[in-house]
Amino acid sequence: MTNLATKFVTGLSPIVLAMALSACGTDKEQVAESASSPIMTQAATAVKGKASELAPYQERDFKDEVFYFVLPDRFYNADKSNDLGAKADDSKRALSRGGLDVTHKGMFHGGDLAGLTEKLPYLDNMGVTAIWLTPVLRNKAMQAGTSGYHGYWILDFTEIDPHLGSNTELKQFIDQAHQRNIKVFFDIITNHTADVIKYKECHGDDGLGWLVEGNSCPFKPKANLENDSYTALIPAGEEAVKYPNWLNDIKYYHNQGDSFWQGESSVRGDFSGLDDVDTNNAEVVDGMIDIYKDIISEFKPDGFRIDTVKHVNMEFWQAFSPALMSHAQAQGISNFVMFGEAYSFEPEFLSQFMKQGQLPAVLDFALQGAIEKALVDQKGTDVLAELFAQDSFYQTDRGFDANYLVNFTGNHDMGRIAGKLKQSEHGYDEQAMIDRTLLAHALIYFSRGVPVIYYGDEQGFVGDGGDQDSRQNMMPSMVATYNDDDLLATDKTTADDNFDVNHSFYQIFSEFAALYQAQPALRHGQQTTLYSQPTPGLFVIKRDVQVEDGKPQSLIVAFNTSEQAQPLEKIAALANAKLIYQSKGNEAGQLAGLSFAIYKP
Ligand SMILES: [Ca+2]
Ligand SMILES: [Ca+2]
Ligand SMILES: [Ca+2]
Ligand SMILES: [Ca+2]
Repeated sequence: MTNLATKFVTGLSPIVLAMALSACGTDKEQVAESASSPIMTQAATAVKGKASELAPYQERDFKDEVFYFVLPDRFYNADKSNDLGAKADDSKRALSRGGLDVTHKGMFHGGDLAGLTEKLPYLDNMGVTAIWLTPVLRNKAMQAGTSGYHGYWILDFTEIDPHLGSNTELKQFIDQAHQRNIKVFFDIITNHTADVIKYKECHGDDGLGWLVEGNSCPFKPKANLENDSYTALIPAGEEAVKYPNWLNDIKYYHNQGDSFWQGESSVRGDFSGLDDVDTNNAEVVDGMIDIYKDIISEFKPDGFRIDTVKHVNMEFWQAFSPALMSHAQAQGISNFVMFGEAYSFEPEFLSQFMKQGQLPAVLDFALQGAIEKALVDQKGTDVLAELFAQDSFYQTDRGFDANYLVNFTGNHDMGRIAGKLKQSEHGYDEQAMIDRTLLAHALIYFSRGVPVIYYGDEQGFVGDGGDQDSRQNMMPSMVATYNDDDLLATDKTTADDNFDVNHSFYQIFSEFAALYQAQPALRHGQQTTLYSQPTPGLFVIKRDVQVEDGKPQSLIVAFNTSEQAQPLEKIAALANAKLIYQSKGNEAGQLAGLSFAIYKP
């Protein structure tokens, strides 16, 4: 271990370093024995797990990745010249100009692709091996008083938003990431475009106002459309603002008004006015397939995260998924993976997009929900056992299974796990929030599935809630409601630069990454629950894998969600197990409160 070890033991939340045996080449027995002392500062060998030490990205398995999910606008502004988006004299892109207000949480803040490129070493050193960007395609800059800084309001599916940079700059970013052996994943949308189409009945004959109370257009069911439908129109001057051109024809949209998120409206309704594409139309299916084939051909990303998959009909995915997967293969991206976002906490519901929809993976909202119940709401660890007991739902006949699920603790819509702890009725103090946030992250790294760090979590970001409140700046922020937050494990605020490689979370996450990369069982192992309980306390899992030389590797990971130390004697499999890692110092035969440890049985 380099100087990392000493940083840990002096940090706010000391991590005890009985460093991963295969990473160190240290004698196994010696590591296990010395690990029984509470805090170790032993000199071990260098930390492994950086992308450059892994298999080449072209060959590397999806299950080997540590993801970092980032909103480029909120990350780092390396090019002030693009802060307003399109140039003032660029009439073709007029709707993609403006929206900058660094004091407003719902406006552009200036971050860009050049900033991401500049900060690649920061991500690399944390053990990030794959970067997932919010959508980067050209947006409508303003809708209903806020801006498209998040990227989900696309006008042009062929070029990069001018606030973020150019197509060339995106290629340069990907090239630089690939040179570090880091993968790049795009966030794509097929469900909707920006809000351009209006309804006469809601917005008047010119489409520019609101005739309806509450500023929403009630959903009109398909069965009644002959008698009761909206008259869709495009306001003057906006008839040709979308690219490719077919997207400007209102016949390719559902035009049934706003979704109320249930029944037919969930698939055919507008997402708060965003034009809902008629994904039931065969020409639209082909058009969307062509759009994203072209994106793959032009930029050669390593995969896609797909937005709002439950708001698109399943038949669409059955055509789209295989077409894109085979196109990526044909482009030489043999390990291309797509994972869908379906906001649901039910494994059976989520799994249908992998099984019927033929997507390789989905974001594991159900795991996020179980982690929140266990660590924020203080439910028993049975909630975790019950969740993992449903993993067989994800078994597909194409080789994809629960090990491909994408694990996260919070996100840009629901907010951060630290924010949820802050708002909890349990009134957690800072140390409790630190311990619980770190344990939540240990659960996403060391349970089956692929971990995602939500940008800023590694700097102790908290946030007042979800959506705009959870999209703080890494660069110095001027948003008052961000800057009044008490960040975890640091005296800094979001008004400061927060690319702090000495933040204890940054260092601990890099340690997690090193452990993850050192142990095949933690990335590929089949998971079985050994112990859970109806109250906060122990949750113990076993991960079993056949490594390449045919030898089985098994590891046991024990988590303690209680504030009190727990005796391990009831876990029979741990009787003669050797300790590989523990996040806190332990008394013999115990696991400290809000900590975890990894053992070799
Ligand atoms: Ca900029
Ligand atoms: Ca609309
Ligand atoms: Ca839809
Ligand atoms: Ca605040």
